[in-house]
Amino acid sequence: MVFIRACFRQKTPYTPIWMMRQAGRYLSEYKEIRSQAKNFLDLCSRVDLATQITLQPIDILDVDAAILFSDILVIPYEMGLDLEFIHGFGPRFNHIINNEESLKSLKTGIQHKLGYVYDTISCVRKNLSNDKALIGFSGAPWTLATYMIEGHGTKNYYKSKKMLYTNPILLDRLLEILSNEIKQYLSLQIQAGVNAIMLFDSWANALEESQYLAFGWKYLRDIASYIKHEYPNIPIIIFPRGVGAYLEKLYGDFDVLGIDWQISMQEAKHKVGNRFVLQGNLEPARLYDYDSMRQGVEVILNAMRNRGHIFNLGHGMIEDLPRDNAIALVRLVRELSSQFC
Ligand code: 1CP
Repeated sequence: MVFIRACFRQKTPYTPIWMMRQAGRYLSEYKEIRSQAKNFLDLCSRVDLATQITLQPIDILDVDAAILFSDILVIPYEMGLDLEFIHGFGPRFNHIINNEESLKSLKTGIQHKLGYVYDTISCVRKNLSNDKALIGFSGAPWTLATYMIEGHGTKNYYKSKKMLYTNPILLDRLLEILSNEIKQYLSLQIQAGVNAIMLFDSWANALEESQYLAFGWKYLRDIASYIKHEYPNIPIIIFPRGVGAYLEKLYGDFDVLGIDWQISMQEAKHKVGNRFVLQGNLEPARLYDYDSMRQGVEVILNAMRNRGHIFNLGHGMIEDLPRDNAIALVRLVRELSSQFC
């Protein structure tokens, strides 16, 4: 698999590409299947539907890797926090973690409740061609904790930060519990057949550097070391979003570092040096216009010549991006990168 070879810095005939949120509302095929489910969580738990959605970007875009169709929030949901996805608003939990008692009421050992995820993985793997990789994933402890403390997505993270500064022991305990659940969840995803795993720390940018290193990165590193030790042949991708200012301080036992679009790949490369393959980082909004997209691709591929690289967007696909440009992006990256791989 070209994607897996690239994760391990082996030579590839071109730069592999996949896109964060490559399944979703910008594809009419996704909307069609989504309409068959009662709601978003039902969609995630219906093995037949989740399998079809996972495979859509392979058929439509011809990307090098499929990513399991699910959501990072199935972990807090299965831990007992009631969850709804509201169109136009996003996820909303009806209970939150705000004291000792609420923390104690969380269920653990939830990896065993996520059987529908492992069944989807085996079903996708059976239907996916051997040259395409399947990526499994989890949210990182800090990002999951923000949803559990705030109850929904937020712009300011005040409740989470208040807990960090007024009751760091409670926050640490929540992060520790989540880390243990994530280790087991990812292990079972690997046993079910994923070829690589990715940890999304989408809200790493909410914290100042010292606090992110202490409350976010510390737990990511610990999960990565555990998985690397247990499953050395499975590449690990880490995506801490918004930490470009201190990329040079990130060390750990993982293979690929995801770079968001707020820093150039040129600068990221200088900060990271020769550690890790880099994944990224086209600004997704460039896909609104073909010429802007092409210009962005050329800058990234030039910066990453002769250096371990997986092409991706610098964050997720946007709902109304033209699918034709997404298809053209895959062709373009393959064509241009094969000239100097
Ligand atoms: O039909 C719909 O409207 C649902 C939209 C949707 C989709 C397609 C949600 C709700 N989740 C997903 C799938 C999803 N989420 C995948 C698998 C498919 C793929 O990537 O192709 C993955 C890997 C995720 C991961 C995820 N969920 C993250 C981390 C990545 C990132 O985007 O930063 C986060 C933060 C979430 C939470 C979430 N789930 C859904 C929404 C709208 C949100 C974001 C809410 C917010 O902004 O706080």
